[in-house]
Amino acid sequence: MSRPFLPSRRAVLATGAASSALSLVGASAGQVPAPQPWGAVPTARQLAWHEMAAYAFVHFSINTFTDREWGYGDESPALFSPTDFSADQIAGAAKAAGLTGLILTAKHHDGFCLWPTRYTEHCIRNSPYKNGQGDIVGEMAAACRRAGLRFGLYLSPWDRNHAEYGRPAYITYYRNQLRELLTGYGPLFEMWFDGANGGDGFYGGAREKRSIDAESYYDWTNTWALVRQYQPDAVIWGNWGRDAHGPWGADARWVGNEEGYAGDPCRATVGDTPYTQEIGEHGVRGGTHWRPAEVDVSLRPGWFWHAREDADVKSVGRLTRIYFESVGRGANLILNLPPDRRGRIPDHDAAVLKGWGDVLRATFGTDLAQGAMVQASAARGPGFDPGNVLDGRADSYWAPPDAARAADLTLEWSQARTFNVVRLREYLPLGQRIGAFTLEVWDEGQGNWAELARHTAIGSQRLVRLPAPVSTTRLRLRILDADACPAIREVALFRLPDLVEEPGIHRDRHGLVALSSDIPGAILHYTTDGEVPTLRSPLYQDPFPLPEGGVVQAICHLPRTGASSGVAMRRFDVSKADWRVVSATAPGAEAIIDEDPGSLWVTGGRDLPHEVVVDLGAMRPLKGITLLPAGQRPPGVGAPGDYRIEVSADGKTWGPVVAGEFANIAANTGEQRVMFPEVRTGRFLRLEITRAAGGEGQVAFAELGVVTR
Ligand code: FUL
Repeated sequence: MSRPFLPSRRAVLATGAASSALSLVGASAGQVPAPQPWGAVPTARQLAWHEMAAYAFVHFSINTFTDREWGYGDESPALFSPTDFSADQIAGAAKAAGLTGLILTAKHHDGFCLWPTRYTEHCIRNSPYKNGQGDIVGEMAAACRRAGLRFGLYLSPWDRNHAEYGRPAYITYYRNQLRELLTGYGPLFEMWFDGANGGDGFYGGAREKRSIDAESYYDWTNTWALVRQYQPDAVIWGNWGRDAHGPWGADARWVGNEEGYAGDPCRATVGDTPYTQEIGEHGVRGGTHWRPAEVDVSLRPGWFWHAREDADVKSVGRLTRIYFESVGRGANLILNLPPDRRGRIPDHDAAVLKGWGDVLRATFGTDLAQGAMVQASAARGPGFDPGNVLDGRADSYWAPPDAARAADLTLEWSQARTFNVVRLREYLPLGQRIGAFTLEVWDEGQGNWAELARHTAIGSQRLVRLPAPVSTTRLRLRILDADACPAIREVALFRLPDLVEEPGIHRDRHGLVALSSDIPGAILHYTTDGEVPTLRSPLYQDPFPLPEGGVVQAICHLPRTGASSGVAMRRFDVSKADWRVVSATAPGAEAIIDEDPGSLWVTGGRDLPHEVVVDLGAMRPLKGITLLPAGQRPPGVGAPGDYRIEVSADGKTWGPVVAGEFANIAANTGEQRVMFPEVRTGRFLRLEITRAAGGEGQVAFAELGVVTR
């Protein structure tokens, strides 16, 4: 990297508070004191973690073979039988995506252990894989080392297999397992302590519901002491645990959704208040604890591999959006790559990951800001020069004098630079200080500065993605508001290749399908006959009817650049045009048949069960139902946890009950699907919610659907 131009005193444009700074420059060369840290600051292990930005999650276990998201705990270890497991292929796919590490589910909620633990027989020793001699944790750790990826582990606190779960003996067991993992597999960069706790399970054959008070039961202070003892560099991820100051014992927090975005802003600090989704997504400005957010999202709808999701792999465009809305807002991204029953990342998934990695490498490989002359409205003095923002170093930064709460930094080139991404970083050891900023470019024609973007937080990094490339010889960063004098580590410019994201596909209650794109000038082509859409497929102009359902596939094309998106696909069942709510235990149930994911039925009161009966308008051969959770639930309101479903021809005599749980519904807003053991023909559907997931009994959800196709 070429050494940037470092401004002399001549290049420092003094304004306001800067004049006092000017007297410092030169007068005390080499002796200018550094700014004092402000507010909560990261530990060394958190700082190292911020640098990792994006890494892989790997959900691979019994569920891969049972087609479930949450196992009950009674599954035979014999089910775990990958036919062609390759830890190197999995690590290679993560590496190709540009990810920096990998976290493996050593044990998920069903209790099956992927390593030959000494503490239970419910483990890989009793699986056909390598005749019981296998150790997936060991193989993955070694493959990550070979690929240059850091390694981490997920050990589910909730264990639906263990007989002692809910009693003190299980805590001893859990800590024994944790110790095995912390001491047996080399350095770990992160330990993931999942918060999910559904209640019922196999529990050694008891098959009952066990409720615990998660905070006191797991005794996190002492459980996590093991992590600190054996892996002092490992970041502890979790939403629970206390330290001396309050309810935030872990090092990193959940972002509060599993959709792949952080809030804007997403601050690294939180206060002494209990966790809420709002705090997860946004953090708290000037909070007392450094608990940065981690955005967990899967490449596919589920966390585990399911054949039925083979067509729902996120595209390069979507992954790029996720990157900008997570890493680009100062959070870390953990992207789940579910291996299939071979024990490999499916070929299509691996190709998408490679394509995405190529985009990131092409974008972030070349910093177009290099070579700029950098000037500041106020300089602190030697060691804190404006030019430090270009030196690519994590330990140098530009800072104005202590008194400055606003300051400008101008980058100037002799030849115009063309970019569509700006990356800014604060120098985190001094805390998160910036409250608001703008980016401006010099408009030669008008002879003034033109605003390009305006945002709040910067933090670990802020990626500003511009709607179109901009060419300029001068860029100005204006810090408008800061809690202490700014400390800016980096200003970098990049050119993201043209990426066209897939169109949105939505069908309304009346069965009319609408396609959409927010890309100016884009045109859309689609098919409904199962053919892959091309530029020769019908051009989308107006919503079209699809009342009986079918498959809609669509692409987005940008004539200006010649680029096309990947294919968006949605399968629709019969429309809800003739549906009506017959009865419900609370008003407003029409919201679950209006095809508007934003409108919710919020059940009244805490008293379970909640019930709704829907008339489908005609006899239908029902294979199952779908349920769309609420994107965001009102405070204190849960999601439907357990269900009972019945079908009737006349609304009076009801068929056999299908009962079960919606797995992982409290955290994940993806569509849930319940398949009946056999087709049930009927016109009326009764859904009873017998347990709430989260909240205090009241539940909310967005849509109820049927599967007839
Ligand atoms: C959730 C779990 O319940 C899911 O199964 C998955 O492991 C996800 C990462 O965390 O809480």
